[in-house]
Amino acid sequence: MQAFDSAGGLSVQSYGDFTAHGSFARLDDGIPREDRQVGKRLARAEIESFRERGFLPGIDVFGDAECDAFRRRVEEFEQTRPEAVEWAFDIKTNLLFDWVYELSRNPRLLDAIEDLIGPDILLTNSIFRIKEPGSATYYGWHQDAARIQVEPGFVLAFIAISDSTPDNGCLRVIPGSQHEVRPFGLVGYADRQVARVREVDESAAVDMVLAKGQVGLLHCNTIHGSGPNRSSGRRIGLINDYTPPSARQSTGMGSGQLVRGVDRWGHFGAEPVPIGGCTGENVLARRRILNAYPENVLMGPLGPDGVISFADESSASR
Ligand SMILES: O=C(O)CCC(=O)C(=O)O
Repeated sequence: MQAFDSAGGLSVQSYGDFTAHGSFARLDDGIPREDRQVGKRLARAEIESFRERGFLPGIDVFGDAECDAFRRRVEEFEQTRPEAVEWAFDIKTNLLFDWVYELSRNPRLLDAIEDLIGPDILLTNSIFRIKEPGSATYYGWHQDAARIQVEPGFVLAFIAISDSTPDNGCLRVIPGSQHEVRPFGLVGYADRQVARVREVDESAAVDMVLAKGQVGLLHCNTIHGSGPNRSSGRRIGLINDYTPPSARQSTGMGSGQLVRGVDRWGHFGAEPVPIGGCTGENVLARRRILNAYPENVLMGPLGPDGVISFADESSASR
């Protein structure tokens, strides 16, 4: 009894007076109709706010102990394999670490994602975003699906492993900016080019403040960016892209791990599940995937020379 529409370029479940399970919601229990939970995890008001504003801050998902255990894994890898951090924590880190994959398919998180994109879910990217204390690192205003558009859109989840605040460079978003891809320029970043929106009304920006363990959700076309870390603590975030398998890219074919439901469409290549942390086999699997499906929203369309470029163990382009 669930219907889907694609207002704002995003498929969102439309329940009418039905609950997620297809039964009638009781309308006489005193809860304001708009606040009633209608999804598996999100309330009607939250789903509608996401459709209108293109983001949803502060979903409680992970407990302190889960964040601390995850952070220990991160810091252990940083200490034991410092030379590998730059590429291993970059594009599709979910193909390298089983603990990233496991965190990313947490049912509490997927329930919220399902409320926004439907029951079939591909994890199409996972990337660490860590800002060191006092780091000047900032991200200019951008839309993630600017260079390769994706329809229906995917949802980005910023998972706050530490608190994410204005002081340490939390995400900033432009509400309602998800309805169109804005003119952009390209800037060099790591081993690739990224799109930056040419003109943004910064006075409209909202800070996405998240407590440790919370998740902020963004539509793939919501303009966002972030400032430097002026605090004395690390800002540790993991950004995941969750894509409905029915989606199509405007250029090329992407790939993903099916983390919930079924893929009846075959629009994305199937990715393997990693065993262990950054093993030789996992590195090889990621290399094979990025070579087979090099056109994804992070790497962008291939240039006229057709060269596929990403860093891994040998830090060479392949
Ligand atoms: O981590 C951040 O503050 C922003 C990162 C981001 O927007 C990106 O990597 O596309």
